[in-house]
Amino acid sequence: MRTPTQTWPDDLAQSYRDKGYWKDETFGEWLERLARSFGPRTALVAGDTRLTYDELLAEAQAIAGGLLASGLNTGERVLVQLPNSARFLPVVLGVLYAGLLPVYALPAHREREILHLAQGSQARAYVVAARHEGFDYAPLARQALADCPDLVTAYIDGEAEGLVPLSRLRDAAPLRAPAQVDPASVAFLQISGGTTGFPKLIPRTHNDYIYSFEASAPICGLTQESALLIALPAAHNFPMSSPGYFGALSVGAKVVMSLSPAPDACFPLIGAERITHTGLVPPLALLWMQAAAKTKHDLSSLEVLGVGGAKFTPEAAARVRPTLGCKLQQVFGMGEGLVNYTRLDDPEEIVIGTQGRPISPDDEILLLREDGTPVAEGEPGVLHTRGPYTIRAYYNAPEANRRAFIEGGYYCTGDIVRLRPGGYLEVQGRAGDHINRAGEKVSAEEIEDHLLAHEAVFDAVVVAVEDRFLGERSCAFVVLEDGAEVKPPALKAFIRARGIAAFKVPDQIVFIDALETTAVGKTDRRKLRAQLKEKHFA
Ligand code: J2J
Repeated sequence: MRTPTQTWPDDLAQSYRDKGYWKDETFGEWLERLARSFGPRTALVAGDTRLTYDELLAEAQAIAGGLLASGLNTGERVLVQLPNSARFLPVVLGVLYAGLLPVYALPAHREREILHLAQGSQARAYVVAARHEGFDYAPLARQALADCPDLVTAYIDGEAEGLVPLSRLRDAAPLRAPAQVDPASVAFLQISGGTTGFPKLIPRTHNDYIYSFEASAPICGLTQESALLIALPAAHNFPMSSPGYFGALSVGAKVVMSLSPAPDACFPLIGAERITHTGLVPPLALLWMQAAAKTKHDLSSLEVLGVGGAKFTPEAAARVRPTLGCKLQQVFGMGEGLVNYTRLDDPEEIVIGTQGRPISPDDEILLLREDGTPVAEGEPGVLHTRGPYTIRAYYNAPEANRRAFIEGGYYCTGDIVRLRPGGYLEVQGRAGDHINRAGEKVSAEEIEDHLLAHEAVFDAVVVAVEDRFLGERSCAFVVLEDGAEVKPPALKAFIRARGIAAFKVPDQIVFIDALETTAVGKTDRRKLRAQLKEKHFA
């Protein structure tokens, strides 16, 4: 079996440099440049905290100094699980400034995901919030310390037994210059949406990532005068880089963090901070449009709403301007790289009916049929891509890499798209077996494994079902053991108790008598999922 190229070939890397995409600047150097360019301007607003660019750099330097003084070495990984609080950006930037690699966990992740991420990245430190949305992170952090031999310290944004208060990082001297690391090396590990089992780790380099968000900022109309609201969980790639807080900071704009994406949390912030830009997944965009009709808050500063993460229907897309009074920008991206935007001056029909076109002239798009041959012009096919900011391999995952990358280093996105004149992509569906639940990708296989762990369950198949609000919801078809009995709420509670993010618990459970099997008696799960969906939800 051919081994896929792990990184960009030298000639392509050189051409990305020659074209000015890769600037050979590290995140640490980038942050210093921002402070030099925009020093006294407001960089971050979160709760009662307001930081200028100078102050943000100083915070990052303090955290970086503390982390290195604790014995961490350049290149080691730090698992970060923080909500959209005032701590998120200083911590992440501090880790990067120290030449350490953040590994981004979502606040919704629980022990299974956290242990998987910590072990998979061999994280040496873990940074958690004290509480968020009613959840106490301290026991989770203590468990991670006990179960992960590489993990030596867990920092908490507060105080708890066995954990180090984040504030203690300030006891050491701040780091005054960014760590010297190779800008072509991996800067952080992002988590994949994941179609099979647990999420895979996505290694993004300084060069490729900085290019992706710096090129995004002008496409999204960000300037020094802009104010970007971060409503989605900050660990997601979309609010991070499309254009995200990194894109906003790169032009000297103001970043405002909201702990919740709900209209009652975000609308007052839009009014008070004169927010010009934000990004949402489609279900939240629907909610915002509904709430805007009745709100007393002033939303008139909003200029651009980016919507992505899942398909935004043309009907909903057409309602953005009339209800929210701003432009819509569709965003079709992925943690692995490729990001597409509709442009702000595109005709209405393109903005409403397509998911945009790539950031870079050097993003290469290949649409293939199932047999691997290219589709005819205008026909739908499975999207494969490579370019200056799309990874060539997952981190430490040879098996997954054989499936996800093809000859020439193209990444197989699993999305079925149609190419329109002008290079615009229209997402039509997906080849992979996951549920895109309000933008959160849930692996069918992972949930099936959790169901099978229940003693009453003989077999289970999880499928994505169209849902008016969530876009897709998860439905588990379950065959019980002979004579066994369990009610759906108990089964859901069982899965939840296995320590996984709540958004992965099946939304619906349907008991059936038997699952079809293929001729050889082996269950073809992909076929089964399609059959069950057809039978029950056609
Ligand atoms: C249909 N499907 C979409 C869209 C993503 C920007 C925006 C989104 C993500 C993201 C991101 C879609 N219409 N507009 O990282 O930087 C589905 C596709 C895709 C998968 C990637 C960004 N926008 N999708 O959602 O890594 O199936 O990234 O392959 O979480 O989401 O998921 P993820």
